[in-house]
Amino acid sequence: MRFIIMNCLSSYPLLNKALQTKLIILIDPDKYNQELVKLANDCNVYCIFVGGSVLNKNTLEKTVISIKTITTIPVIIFPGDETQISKYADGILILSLLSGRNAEYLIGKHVKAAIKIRQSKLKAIPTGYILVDGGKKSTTQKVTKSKPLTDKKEIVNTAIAGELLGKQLIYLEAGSGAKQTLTNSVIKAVKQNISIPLIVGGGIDSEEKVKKILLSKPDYIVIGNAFEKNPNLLTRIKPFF
Ligand code: 1GP
Repeated sequence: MRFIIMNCLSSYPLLNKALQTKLIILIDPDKYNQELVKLANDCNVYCIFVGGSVLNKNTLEKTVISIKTITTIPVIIFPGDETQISKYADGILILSLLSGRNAEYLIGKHVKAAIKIRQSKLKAIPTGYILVDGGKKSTTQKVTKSKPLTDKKEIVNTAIAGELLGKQLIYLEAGSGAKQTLTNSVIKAVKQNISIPLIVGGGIDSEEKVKKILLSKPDYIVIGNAFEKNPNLLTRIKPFF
């Protein structure tokens, strides 16, 4: 029985430390492009995140349904707020903004979303979300009214605290469209100090940046903005995954 349970978990996207870094693409429903999903089918994409800090068109569910008609790649909601829930996805990140001290993003939104998530039967993935300074004020920073971290020791301690709190993932976020990605020194330090999987995202927008980040071996990297501007980047970085 125990073996069966462990086996189920190990086959679930994101709940394992990956032997080799896996690629996740992030789709903002306001900027949804079907062509990117068609390309993803042939580019070793591990899973697709759907969500955004601020959505204007209310098309999250429509986007999830559309993606599911094009691909079997798992779709995980990366919610910007408590309204971004769809039973048609495969799972949802339950994000706690551990870098901030705004209670709304540590527990408030979660209480508002709880019953809907439970009823949706979505697989919930408790995630320690750590915003790190990416060289410009990020939308996440503005929306959550929280400050990003800058100090390596504090980032590492925050990630450890996340694991101790029972998070199943740590997501190091430089912010969408960040000027500077996470540094390899920070990624390595966090990796060495946690035993749960590590996701890194924000500002990864070129082959060179992908190559550089891969040297620090995070379990997963997330790319959003760059694919919105240039879906063909996906084909170019395919050989790395
Ligand atoms: C943002 O980490 C993700 O939440 C991805 O960032 O859009 O800059 O790739 P980019």
